[in-house]
Amino acid sequence: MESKRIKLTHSPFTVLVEGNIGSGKTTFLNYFKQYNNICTLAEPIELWKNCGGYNLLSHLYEDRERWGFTFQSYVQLTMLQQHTFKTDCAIKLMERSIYSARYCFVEKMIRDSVLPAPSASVIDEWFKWATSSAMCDVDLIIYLRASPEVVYKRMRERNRQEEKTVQLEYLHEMHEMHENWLYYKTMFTCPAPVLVVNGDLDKSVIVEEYQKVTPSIFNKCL
Ligand code: DCP
Repeated sequence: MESKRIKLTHSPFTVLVEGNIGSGKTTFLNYFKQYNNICTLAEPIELWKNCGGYNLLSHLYEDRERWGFTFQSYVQLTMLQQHTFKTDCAIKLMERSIYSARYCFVEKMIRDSVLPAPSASVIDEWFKWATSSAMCDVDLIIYLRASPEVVYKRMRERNRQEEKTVQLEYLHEMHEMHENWLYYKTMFTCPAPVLVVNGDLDKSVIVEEYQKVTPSIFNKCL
């Protein structure tokens, strides 16, 4: 018999903010910082850029085959730290998750034969262990759905040193991974209901779009 997982009453209403590279996740999180009952957890990219003094993100894009496993192992650890981060706030808003790491990025590496099967299997064992208990439970996913051309332009403009070699084609492929997982739902399972936000909109007008999902973020936890 399948056992029902009981949500701990003191655990926060957990919302994941997902979307392609450059889709506006950080901007979304920053908007919600104005509410004092929301704990916002930005993606630990600074840790990925400095793990014991090593820039793993930079290594990744220099040589995906050599560093893919190293990078994704560390991402998985840092995401687990975010999922288990304790807060007294009623709502926890997380940028990305252990789920998008596995279902989008690791999956892409497997499909591209960047990650050998034994390495993928180690990541999977950790993933299964972490997600089989309540520690990675999620209540809602916000999907910032943006077109690859738009996110490519933003990525170029922000000019992150490590991402200099990232091509439009890769963003198209990563878009498909997110679409299949969160929009068409043909790939893997969604750990929570998904709300779609138009991530193509410019910063100047996107607040209206954020306001459409604000009640869902607040109402469901009250
Ligand atoms: N990345 C990766 N594997 C992961 C998570 C991220 O390879 N499991 C890479 C992709 C990007 C960088 O890390 O090069 C950061 O990507 P994100 O999409 O997570 O963050 P952004 O800063 O692009 O988000 P946004 O612009 O939406 O705020």
